[in-house]
Amino acid sequence: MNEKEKTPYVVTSKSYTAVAINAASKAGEWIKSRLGTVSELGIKYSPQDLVTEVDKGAEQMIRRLILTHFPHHAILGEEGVEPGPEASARALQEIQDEEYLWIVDPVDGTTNFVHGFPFFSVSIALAHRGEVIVGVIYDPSRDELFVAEKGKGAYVHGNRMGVSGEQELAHSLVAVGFPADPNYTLPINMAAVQALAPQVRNLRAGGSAALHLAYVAAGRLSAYTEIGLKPWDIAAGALLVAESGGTITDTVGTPYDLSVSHIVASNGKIHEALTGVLKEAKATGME
Ligand code: 2AM
Ligand code: CA
Repeated sequence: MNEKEKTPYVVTSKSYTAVAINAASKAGEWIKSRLGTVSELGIKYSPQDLVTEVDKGAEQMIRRLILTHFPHHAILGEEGVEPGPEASARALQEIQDEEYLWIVDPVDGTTNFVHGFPFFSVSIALAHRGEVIVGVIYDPSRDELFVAEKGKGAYVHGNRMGVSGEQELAHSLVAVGFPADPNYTLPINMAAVQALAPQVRNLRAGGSAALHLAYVAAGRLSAYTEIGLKPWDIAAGALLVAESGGTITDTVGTPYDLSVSHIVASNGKIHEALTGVLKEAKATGME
């Protein structure tokens, strides 16, 4: 066999972003076509933590597409990691030093997907030595594609996004989440809700971390906070928020990196007020 025959064929002249968009939109269309067909429901870490054959199928589809173009890149996908916090911390540790790491959530908002509530998305990020450089989130229910490249801004269907202008919590629409761990995270999230509700214009809990972040980037939400998330829930959305002029930190105000799981994302103007409320309510998850 000569050298040429041994080397696998690699499709060239495709940018990372184009590959992420292609994978997210293909997987998204497929997921949408499977709505209402879930026959077997798997329970991962708790009865609130669901997985379906659609999550697994979409992740497989995305992995194949990425590896077709970049066979030597590493991939951290939700369905490739054992359930539970220790396994995902370990997985992240193991691959954080990779030169190129794709971070994939094939269905963010699986509970919504299972119930036919049209608020779920495909989230794909690419990190270079631990820093997110591409973020793509696709919402197949509305055919909305959110794209960000490090240093180049964030766009929804080609239109530049920008965060909202609210200067005060009292004028802000703020999203929260109720993640799958009823023992540790739920009481803390409830404390956050109790403290925030009287201070903001209103609260929302849509059930997809990635879409909440995309909505902060698009100026549709003033802020979003949730604790107990995983890298694949946040990575793409974090870049969208940052490239739209927003702020994303952990719940005590430390800048976002891939290891952050308790997040506050906002238009920047209400960031300190929001982290202040969480601190006072002992709802940062870091007490
Ligand atoms: P998922 O649908 O991809 O699992 C809702 O509060 C948000 O929390 C969703 O983005 C959901 O993502 C995420 N989520 C659900 N279960 C989780 C878990 N066990 N750990 C971390 N995040 C989770
Ligand atoms: Ca998921």
